[in-house]
Amino acid sequence: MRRVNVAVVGATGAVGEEMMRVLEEVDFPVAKLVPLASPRSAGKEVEFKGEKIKVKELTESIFDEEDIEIALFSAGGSVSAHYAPFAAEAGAVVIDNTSHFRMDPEVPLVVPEVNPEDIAAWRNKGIIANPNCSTIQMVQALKPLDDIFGVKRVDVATYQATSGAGKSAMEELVTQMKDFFAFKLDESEHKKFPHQIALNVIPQIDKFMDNGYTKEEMKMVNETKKIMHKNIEVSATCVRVPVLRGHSEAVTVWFEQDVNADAAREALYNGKNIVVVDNPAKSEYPMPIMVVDKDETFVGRIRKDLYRDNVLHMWVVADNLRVGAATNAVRIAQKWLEMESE
Ligand code: NAP
Ligand code: 3JN
Repeated sequence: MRRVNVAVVGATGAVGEEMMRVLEEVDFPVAKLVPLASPRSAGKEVEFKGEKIKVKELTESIFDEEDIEIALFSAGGSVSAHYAPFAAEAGAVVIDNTSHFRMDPEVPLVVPEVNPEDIAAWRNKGIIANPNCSTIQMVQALKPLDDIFGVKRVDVATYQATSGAGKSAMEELVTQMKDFFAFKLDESEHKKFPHQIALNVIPQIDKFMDNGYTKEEMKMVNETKKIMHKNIEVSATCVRVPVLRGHSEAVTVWFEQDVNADAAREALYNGKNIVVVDNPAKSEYPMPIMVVDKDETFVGRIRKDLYRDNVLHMWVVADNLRVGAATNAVRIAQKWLEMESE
């Protein structure tokens, strides 16, 4: 496969760093890697394939100057809004991790295990959007079930790790835990979250909207429909928990037809990049600590509803920085390259 020049925008961030790790691990055919960030980090060094590479400042002309063919963006929505069109104009395909373009009807929103064919629409604007982390792991688990039983409605509660809110949010949890052991938690600051996150659970991720749901919850609602090309009813409650890495989800799925837990387990077992861990007798089920640095989505606690034959419950866990961001973006890049090389 031909080698391509790849830019990572937000290379010093939690997602950007993971992007470079995944590119290296999958041996992505990188001719030249160009790490980009704000002027604050320009000149710092990042490591890629054993080499130290200097971070460059993100500018409007950098994609043209560096002859970039793939630009992986994860520096926030306003950065993508401004700079992604310059990358596309310079001939690169943009794979954007922010929410900015996700609901644009001209921009494909892709989870390669679910709707890889949508990548073809990249030519509309030169941009492919990567969904929100909580949506990605959920639709990966829904897809094999939808193929057999037909998903009608999903009720989900998330348990989201602090890394979803970036590096400084992880630090906020660690600092508060240290302060707790130093008996000074009451003096500890919270900037990234609306309340103390250490030893707490916060039922709010992002801002509230007029309908009583948060922006994060509405992302799950709208993105699921777009990716699955289906008017699935989704109701989400997104919750921040004091975990550093790994999002968990309690998912209740309503099907068009009756469902059988063994058949559902079998379908998930055969699902792409899904690992079933479901042995209650041995207390075996997915947990955030077992998914760190993994590229699969883990599913367990698969059981039928006590009252309705067409309803199933399950527990879905994945590394939010990998499956929920970097790995999905790199898998899109791999598919794009495959399609473009045909
Ligand atoms: P982070 O750890 O805070 O890192 C932010 C990155 O963006 C840093 O590299 C930062 O560079 C860079 N940046 C910030 N402002 C910039 C600017 N004006 N110009 C150029 N670079 C700039 O955050 P993160 O967790 O990596 O998340 C970054 C973004 O990715 C989020 O805002 C979100 O849109 C997206 N994201 C998506 C998912 C998902 O669910 N798919 C998950 C998490 C995040 P400096 O070092 O120069 O500050
Ligand atoms: O908080 C989480 O666990 C996931 C957060 C994702 C996120 C954080 C800041 C801005 C996003 C996103 O990917 O939806 C955005 C954004 O781009 O809107």
